[in-house]
Amino acid sequence: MDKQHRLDLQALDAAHHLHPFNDNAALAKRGTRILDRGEGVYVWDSEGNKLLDAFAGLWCVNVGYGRAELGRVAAAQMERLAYYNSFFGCTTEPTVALAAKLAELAPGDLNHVFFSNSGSEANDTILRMVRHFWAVQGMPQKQVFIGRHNGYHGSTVAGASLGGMKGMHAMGGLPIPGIVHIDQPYWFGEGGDLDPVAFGMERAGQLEAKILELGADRVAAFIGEPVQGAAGVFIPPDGYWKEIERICRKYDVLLVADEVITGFGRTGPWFASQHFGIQPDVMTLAKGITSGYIPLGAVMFNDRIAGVLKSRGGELAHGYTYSGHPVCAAVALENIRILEHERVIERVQSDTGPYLAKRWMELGAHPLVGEARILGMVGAIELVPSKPSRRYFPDRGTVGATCRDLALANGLILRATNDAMLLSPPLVISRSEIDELVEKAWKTLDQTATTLGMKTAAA
Ligand code: PXG
Repeated sequence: MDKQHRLDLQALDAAHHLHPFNDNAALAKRGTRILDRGEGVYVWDSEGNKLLDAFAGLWCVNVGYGRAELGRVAAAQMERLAYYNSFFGCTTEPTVALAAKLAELAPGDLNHVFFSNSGSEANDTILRMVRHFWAVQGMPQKQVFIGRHNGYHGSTVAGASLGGMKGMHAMGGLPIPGIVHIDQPYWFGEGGDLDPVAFGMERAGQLEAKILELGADRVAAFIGEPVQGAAGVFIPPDGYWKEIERICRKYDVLLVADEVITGFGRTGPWFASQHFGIQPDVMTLAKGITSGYIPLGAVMFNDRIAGVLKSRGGELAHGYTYSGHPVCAAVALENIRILEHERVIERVQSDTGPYLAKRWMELGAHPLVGEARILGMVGAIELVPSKPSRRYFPDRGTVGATCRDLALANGLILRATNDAMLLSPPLVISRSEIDELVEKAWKTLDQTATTLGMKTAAA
């Protein structure tokens, strides 16, 4: 793309496009980065820079960029039947096939699917369906959802309310009534002197305390991300999720696993619930379901919930124009076929995942890194002013932003949340690309340390 064309696009973007999760005035001044094409784990921007995308877009491009197969099935489905709805007693073949495939893949008796266009809409669906599930059984008061501070469940009214991001609550008067939050199992930041397992049990115990405070007859469900993503890749301590599951069962509170990021192989197995050995009643899916090639979200319900909704739910007063869109379903099916055919999940579990973990954990030795953590192919490093303390930099977020910008200049896309650098590459990343990623990350850490006047081995 020639320079003038890029400048024209940036000017039009600044004039007409409001960007999500951005200070739009500052962005307009700086000029947006225009991405132009992608192949495998790489994307190219309009200035011709080749960037290793260690964040898979936004945690989603699991099969990597440039998969012509996905484009071909989308085109074929558009030509055959571009759209039909699932409302008036109708469906389409790819929609049915995808529902059956998801029921096969999802653990246990999560056998029933409701389709949305995004993870946020899927969580809105869960809020309404779960409340309805209790109401039609004569328990209309059992409707409170318990989420977690700093959880992320989307940006719609219910999604952002279920999430626990303070900045999001501040915009638009959230959370809505009937949603409360407990503390997150974030040991590095909040664990104090407790060992991780004891800390995890303490945080899980907050769920029981909250249920008892509200009364179990008022609590409909608990929702959490198996590994918190947007908050900064917080991998909960061992035992946390089993304890959460135990508490949910004890009080008949439904367990909702939001697997929007963790689904489709991100943490190793197909779903992170399998890694943690828990059986959710409801599961949220999006992102990796189509590797981000086309928007799609889904809710998986277990037999118990679907049974009640079908036998006593009456007409479900809920749905989206594009629920079960045939083109999105066809792309999702092809994406899953690629994951299976190329044994991507097996490779993440037995080969590239352990290799990435080994190499990523080496970054923990860098003077700037207070902790490196990873599960499957999702990880983080926490940048700290001094080791081995778990204290933050005084001006939180500045060092992370510097590091992110330096990474970009080195041809590496890493995400910064506060001063944690996040990792979530396409699952098809090879060993040599992993080496490149870690070498670029190490070099970037050295440069970041230099800007802080810190001495490093290389400096
Ligand atoms: N649940 C989880 C766990 C997510 O990560 C959503 C729901 C919402 O999905 P949709 O498709 O409506 O965006 C998400 C999305 C970030 C960031 O800053 C993360 C997401 C979205 C936007 C920004 O890491 N995750």
